[in-house]
Amino acid sequence: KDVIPPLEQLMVEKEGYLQKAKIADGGKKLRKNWSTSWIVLSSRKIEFYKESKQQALSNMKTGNKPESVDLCGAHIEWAKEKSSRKNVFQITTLSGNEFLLQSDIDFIILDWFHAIKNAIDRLPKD
Ligand code: I3S
Repeated sequence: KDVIPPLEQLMVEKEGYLQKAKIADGGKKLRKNWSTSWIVLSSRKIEFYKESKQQALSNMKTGNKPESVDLCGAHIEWAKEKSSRKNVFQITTLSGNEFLLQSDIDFIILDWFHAIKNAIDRLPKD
């Protein structure tokens, strides 16, 4: 029988396109590779879609899953020294995954930083 998650877990708080590079997986460093990602923030997770929103919606029928990031116990910080690009911040998960997110547009990256920080601060730390 299907379990229906609480409504607040289903609610999208913010979505949009950012540049994304995953730089560690489970504590293991990865080669940095920037790409555009469709990003969906809800109360306790972020989903990264490789494709456009349009594409992602049509892929849902075929069971194509986005990369999902658990925000419980995650950290967010500006990461000037991790890239030559402007406006880069890093999210580090409890499981040791590290993501860089970037936009050339100042207000866009600031909005995302604060939205993700607020989501993390509202969650239990473990
Ligand atoms: O921190 P790095 O290694 O200088 O990051 C650059 C590389 O990931 C580079 O790819 P190659 O490893 O294939 O050369 C990317 O093209 C660059 O964008 C990365 O640097 P920035 O400063 O853009 O994050």
